[in-house]
Amino acid sequence: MELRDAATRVLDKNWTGRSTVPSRSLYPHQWSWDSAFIAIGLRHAAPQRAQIELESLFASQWQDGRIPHINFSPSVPRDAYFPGPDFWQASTPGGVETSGIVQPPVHALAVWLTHQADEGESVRRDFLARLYPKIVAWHAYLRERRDLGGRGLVSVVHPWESGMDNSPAWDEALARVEPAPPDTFTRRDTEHASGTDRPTDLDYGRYVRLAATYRDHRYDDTRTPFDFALEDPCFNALLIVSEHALASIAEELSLDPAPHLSAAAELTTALERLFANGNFHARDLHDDRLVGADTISGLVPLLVPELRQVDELLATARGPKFQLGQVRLVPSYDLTGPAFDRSRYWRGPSWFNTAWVIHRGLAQLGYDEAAGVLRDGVLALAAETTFAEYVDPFTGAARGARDFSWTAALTLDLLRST
Ligand code: 9WN
Repeated sequence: MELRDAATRVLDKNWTGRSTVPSRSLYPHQWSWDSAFIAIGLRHAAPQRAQIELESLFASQWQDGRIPHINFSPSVPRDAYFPGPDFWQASTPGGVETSGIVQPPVHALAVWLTHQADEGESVRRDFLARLYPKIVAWHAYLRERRDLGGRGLVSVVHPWESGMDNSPAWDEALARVEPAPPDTFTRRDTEHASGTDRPTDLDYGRYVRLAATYRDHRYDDTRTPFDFALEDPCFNALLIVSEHALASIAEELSLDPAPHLSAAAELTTALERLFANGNFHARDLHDDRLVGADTISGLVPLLVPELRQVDELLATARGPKFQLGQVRLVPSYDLTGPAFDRSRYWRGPSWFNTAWVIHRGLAQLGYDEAAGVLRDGVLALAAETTFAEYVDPFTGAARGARDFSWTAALTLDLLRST
């Protein structure tokens, strides 16, 4: 079967009527940043469905503007995924059950790219005009309520908020968190994926504790005593990219793009404070220090327009730590680092969404050859692994789930680019 048809089939299989689950087995609900990546690919195969994907995600938006990281499907058994709706105890005024934490804000970019894929359909459905105020509220929530360090960057308050759950960048901060006792919850993920590919039980205990504390303070960002708060480069870089996309959306709607451009400029200046030793690093608000670990999150700013540190960042990407062009895709963590694990989740394996981001950054900067190598790598591995969730960076062996939606979607997107 042609790769394009195989990718489309995965997205059809994972479509629920209003949105796409990341994986039928492991993640049977709608996830926030997954939906953005899914729409970016789906726009080529089914532009209207891509619009509906994003609209259904924004239907889970809270009154304070946040987009929760999970929008729970009422037709899925309540205990199919842990932590499910009974754990989070959160819902919108309209009764949509959700989680209470967020994920990286790549949505405005997805909305803009989805619009561009079929402008006629977008205008007919009033797509941009309906989503614009919702994205504005989402970004305002992040910039006003989540600038916990007071220096113009958003903080994540849970490793899941970064989208890179068990990244070694979180190890030190997480070690300070008292884990929830193992007999107080039941993991579901290890029923669907190998335990050696997933976070440890100890990490899970800490994830549960952090989420329960936030929940018990009604997700109030001013009252919750956050034991975990870090400024993450990937999260903030994607917010900058999304502010640029929002400026384009505003222009298209004959509105003023200037506030979005100045937000992007302010965030970019603030982001520079996370740069050290050739890479961007998370800043831990606990001791106001940059975390030492080199992770893929630090390379994501390559996508930020007019970034001043591009040359140093590219040298790091091509150097021994990430070996861009010599290993499969881009490893999630320093290949020479003490915590490197080639199989476990965000501690070494290469992921398709981050490869897509780096590819887009390289293409935007005019590094066509390097972008082409990465694109070919994504397409080859997607086919070889039947759209795995992530892969071993040395062998390309599949890890985690198969028939994973963003892998299929971003394959479709890269099949369209040169
Ligand atoms: C927790 C859905 C999500 C992705 C994340 C990935 C993983 C969830 C989990 O799956 O996280 O949100 O249960 O491990 O780390 O990036 O959005 O695909």
